[in-house]
Amino acid sequence: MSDNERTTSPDTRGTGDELHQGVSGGNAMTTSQGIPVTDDQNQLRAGDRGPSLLQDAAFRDKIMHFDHERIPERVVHARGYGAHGVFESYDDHSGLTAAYLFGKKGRQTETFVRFSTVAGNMGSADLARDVRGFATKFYTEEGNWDLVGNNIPVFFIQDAIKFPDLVHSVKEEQDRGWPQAASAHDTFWDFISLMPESTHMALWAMSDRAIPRSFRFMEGFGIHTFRFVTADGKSSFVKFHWKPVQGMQSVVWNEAVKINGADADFHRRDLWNAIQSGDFPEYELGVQVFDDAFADSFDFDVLDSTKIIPEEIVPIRPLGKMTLNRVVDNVFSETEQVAFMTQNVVPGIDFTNDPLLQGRNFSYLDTQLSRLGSTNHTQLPVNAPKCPVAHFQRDGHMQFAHQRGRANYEPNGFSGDDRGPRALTTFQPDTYPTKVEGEARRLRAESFADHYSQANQFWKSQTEVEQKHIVDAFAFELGKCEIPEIRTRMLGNLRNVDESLAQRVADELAMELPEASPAKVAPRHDLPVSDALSIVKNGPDSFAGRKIGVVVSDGTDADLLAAVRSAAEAEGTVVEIVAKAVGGVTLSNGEKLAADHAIAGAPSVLFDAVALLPSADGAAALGKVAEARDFVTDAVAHNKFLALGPDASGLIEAAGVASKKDDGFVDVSDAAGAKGFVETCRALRFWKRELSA
Ligand code: HDD
Repeated sequence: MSDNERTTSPDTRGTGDELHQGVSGGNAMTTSQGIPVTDDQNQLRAGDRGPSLLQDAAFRDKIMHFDHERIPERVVHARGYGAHGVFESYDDHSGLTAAYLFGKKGRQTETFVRFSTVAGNMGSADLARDVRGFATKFYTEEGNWDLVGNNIPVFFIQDAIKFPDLVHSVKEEQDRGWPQAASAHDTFWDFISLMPESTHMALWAMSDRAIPRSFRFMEGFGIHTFRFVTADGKSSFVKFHWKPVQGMQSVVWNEAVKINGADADFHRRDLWNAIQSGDFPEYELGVQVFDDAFADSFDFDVLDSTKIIPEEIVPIRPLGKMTLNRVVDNVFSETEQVAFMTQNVVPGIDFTNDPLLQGRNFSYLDTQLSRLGSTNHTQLPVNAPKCPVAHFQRDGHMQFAHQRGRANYEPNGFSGDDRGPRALTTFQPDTYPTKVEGEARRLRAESFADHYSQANQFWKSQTEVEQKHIVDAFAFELGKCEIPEIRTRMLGNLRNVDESLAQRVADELAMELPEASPAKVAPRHDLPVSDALSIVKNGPDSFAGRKIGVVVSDGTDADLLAAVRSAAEAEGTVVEIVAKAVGGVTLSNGEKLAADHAIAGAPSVLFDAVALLPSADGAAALGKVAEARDFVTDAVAHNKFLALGPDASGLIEAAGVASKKDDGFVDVSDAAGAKGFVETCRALRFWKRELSA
């Protein structure tokens, strides 16, 4: 039979039952109209080699749908990854808020979370130096609450009217189309250097916060000051915080660059793997609660999103915990179509006059129309509330609801099903009745004018190695700016933050320090250190959820490998086997062991720590492989802990690091050694190595 001939004939089509199961049931393929497809390989043609026929509806149905598969990607946060979860309230918090989800100990609410980078396009790499989005939809009994936050508690700008400028500056430059997913270019730093209010966030963005090891290991923040309102109308101000139960962790920049090459999907794969293996990521949600008196007495304006309230001043009160426990069925249907909107708040949660928040409340609703194409995007399964929905909104593209009854307006005089819904006029709390007065003017309040003091506080609160990373990051990013004036201007701003920071960046750029930029309010350098601002000071006390890459060869000691595995398992650490070839090796006891990775495809940047357990012959052989040598030198350069089996010396000598052995190299020869190594890894990195280099 030639390719052009039919491969099915009416008498081989299958039973009527099979055909009538349709797209949702059995395997019988149909068109989008449910009509059986009898041949999905060949168009309908006139003759063996003749033209295609217009009457081939199955072909047109398929191609037409394909032609329209793409929708506009998000203008920011285009690259994201989502998961389902559940939020559980720790207590009855009704003394704080009437929000139903917080009203009872143990009350559970379904959630959907989407993590994202900001600047890159949908197909960009995960380890860009960038802010991470942390957006959560709570499907509460009283409608959807969207907490659309980031992993950094402050923002670049104070007023939403500057958002398009900020985003234009960071995205690829319009006259050349690059760089992709990178802030290291002229237009971004041109804008930032001319916007002193961005300086505080620039410090955060140049810190390791912007290169998280995983979505599982980063904090989240609602950023703005919101209001909580109780059922009897009492209100307090709140700032929302997510704390990862897994602890915080970041990678180093040189590692991030290499991860992007080795596995551009590193973050999404990490989240997917963790959930699929039952290691469900957990995040505690808490609030800083404060009142008008505190707001009035605080050194900064609580409506200014470029400022934090240090946790040491207003501690975080835990409200509950979210567990991410289910990956999506379909990335487009859920992660792409999910529509987060800051204006989605439920009774008991309300806005403040933060001009960034007020502007966002327009933008998110508006953008969904161009992304999703219809005002009915609220009916998509991932967006639809899980509580009853009743209103008189009608029709529109893609209307799925069968809105029954006679009246589609109110007031109406009908009754029963014909009457439709009525507003719950007695429902409390409604919008919090804040008093509003003042002249309509375009202005920035004087209380928003201090742009540098908290940047200094952030800088001071970092450990030595974290400060070094900030200096390196500024030098790297400004070094990518081709226009010298931009670098100079930025150095002038940094002088207002801290002289030593500015000097060190200038030294790395081999530039002279310019005059400090004029500052509207003299920068204060007397704010106290806030330990909560450092990642390293807040590391986890376990190596759970992390990954050890174990290098093996033919002849690897089977008992030692088993000891490393069991020590890791006891800690909740994942072990992946790396060998010269993916087919694996034969261990000392003759057992065959398949590898998870060939070493050429799994550089050490993919692991949190490494164990080198080759046999002596294996070490010599691996020492001749460039990727194996890089595996070792990178692990050392990235301050990782290395377990050295008794026969690993050939490999570390070949890699040229034998003379650099420090306390981060741990000799391991038995079960006690393996346990000790895993415990050592709880420190995550051996930072001393970098500082003494
Ligand atoms: Fe935004 C998306 C977070 C300011 C306008 N933003 C978006 C997402 C996150 C944030 C996490 C992705 C949501 C998702 O995964 O679908 N944005 C923030 C934070 C901000 C902020 C924490 C400051 C505190 N954003 C901000 C301003 C504006 C916008 C000031 C406009 C005036 N943001 C948008 C948007 C996006 C968006 C254009 C793009 C896609 C979307 O909304 O759904 O409307």
